[in-house]
Amino acid sequence: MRKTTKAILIIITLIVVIQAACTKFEQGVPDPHSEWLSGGLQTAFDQGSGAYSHMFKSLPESLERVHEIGDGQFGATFVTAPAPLNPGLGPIFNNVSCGSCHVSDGRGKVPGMGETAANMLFRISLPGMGEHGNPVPVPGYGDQIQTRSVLNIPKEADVTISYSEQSFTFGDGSVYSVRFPTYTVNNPYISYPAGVLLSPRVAAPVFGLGLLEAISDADVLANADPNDANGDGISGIPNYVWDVVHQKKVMGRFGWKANQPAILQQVAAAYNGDMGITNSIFPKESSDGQTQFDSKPGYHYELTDSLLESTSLYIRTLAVPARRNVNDLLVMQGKALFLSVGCAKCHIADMRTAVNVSFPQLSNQLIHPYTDLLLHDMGDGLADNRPDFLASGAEWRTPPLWGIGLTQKVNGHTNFLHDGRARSLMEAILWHDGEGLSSKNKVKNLSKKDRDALIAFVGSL
Ligand code: HEC
Ligand code: HEC
Ligand SMILES: [Ca+2]
Ligand SMILES: [Ca+2]
Ligand SMILES: [Ca+2]
Repeated sequence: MRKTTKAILIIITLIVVIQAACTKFEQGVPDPHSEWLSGGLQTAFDQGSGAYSHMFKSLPESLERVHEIGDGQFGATFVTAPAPLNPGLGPIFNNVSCGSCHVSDGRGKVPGMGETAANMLFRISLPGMGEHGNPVPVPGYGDQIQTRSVLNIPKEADVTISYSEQSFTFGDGSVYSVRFPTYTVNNPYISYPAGVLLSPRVAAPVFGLGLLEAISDADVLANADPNDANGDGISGIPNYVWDVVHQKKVMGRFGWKANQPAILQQVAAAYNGDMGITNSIFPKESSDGQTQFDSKPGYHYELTDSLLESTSLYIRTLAVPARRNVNDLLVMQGKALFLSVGCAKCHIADMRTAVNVSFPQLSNQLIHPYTDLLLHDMGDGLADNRPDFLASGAEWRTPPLWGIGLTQKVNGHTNFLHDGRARSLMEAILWHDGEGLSSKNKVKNLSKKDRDALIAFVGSL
């Protein structure tokens, strides 16, 4: 064998050996910097209808059991008391289980013409602020319209939705249209006061929230720019809301206006407001003081702390689906556009969870949620004109975009935005206004090919 051939052979052998070693390493420890891993180590590799429903990896067996019990609770249908299993529904409520709104841990669908809004709810209030900066409850109705009730009890009211369609054009002349919703409150059980503010909201996806809860306040604040000091037209601010458990104001993270501070409180509020299930955090029936209240001596909690904790842990430990097609040419072009038109200024790709020695599965993870968890003024078109703590009537929390491309697979629809008015990802983008106006205008002026690339990228999340 000639010397050079020998040298080449040695080099090739070396490359093969090194590559094999690397592959082996990769299989054992996933590259924590990989774009595919939207939820860091808590990323689930499932692109099917169960993509949002995976438990964290490497939970201790005892927590796996709690997660499973919480899974059961999330799906459990509650019924009128007394009953052997899951009693206490109502007397007024919006739906009978968590899972009936958050279908497959995903997103609610808006009703078709003539259907009732099953996966949505309507928050209401009077102008002004309550004692903790909260929305002011409406006498006789509280802060949410319960559109259903148990037998022989009147529901509060019905809410019907109608849409009107309007056409616009992209810069290249091609036409698109969006639908404007109108909400009407009908059949109120007592007279419905004038001037009530109404905020329609669809059920938001519930996976990955443990990771969002685990980001430190300081990291969220690092992206806030209340006075738009950098002059880019974007001024995200955090919401500060009332923490019922600790009796103080804290940063809000959950809900379309970041009006809930923590998963536990969000879950307890949902049991109480959406299903009429009292618990230790919200011990009063939502109907308390109204004619629907089925007065019982003293307050009893309809849900034990143990089950409340299990539902919370279930949500806290739902993994995030991995991205798809990260290396597709179109997706990579779309990613560049997502950055260049300014989407990533609010939909921030990279965040890191805080170090948490007592919950290593949540600790110090590089995640890709595509949110800053901050409030932004999104303009008149999207405004509900109902303030919620510090969120004005035009402000919304940047929703995370991770997993959004699987909505059709998991939930069988593509209704986006807080009230589900957008029928596609592109329609959702075209509603951006206010702080999102500059991005929207840039998208309107993209070529068809570039618009397709942008949507391919968002669809790969
Ligand atoms: C009637 C439909 C409905 C029911 C029933 C319901 N939810 Fe929700 N859920 C919603 C809506 C709507 C929102 C958004 C609320 C807001 O923005 O104020 C939401 C928000 C949430 C969030 C925060 C999501 C996020 O991304 O910030 C969690 C967690 C949650 N719900 C858990 C639950 C649990 C647990 C139950 C059962 C105890 C439940 N929900 C029952 C409609 C529902
Ligand atoms: C100024 C901050 C900001 C910018 C810039 C921005 N967004 Fe958003 N985005 C939001 C907020 C806030 C919402 C929620 C609005 C609502 O629900 O009414 C939202 C909603 C969305 C939704 C729907 C999400 C859901 O869960 O329903 C998509 C998709 C989206 N944005 C994509 C984009 C893309 C693509 C761009 C760039 C062209 C972009 N956004 C630029 C703040 C922003
Ligand atoms: Ca009850
Ligand atoms: Ca009510
Ligand atoms: Ca700014």
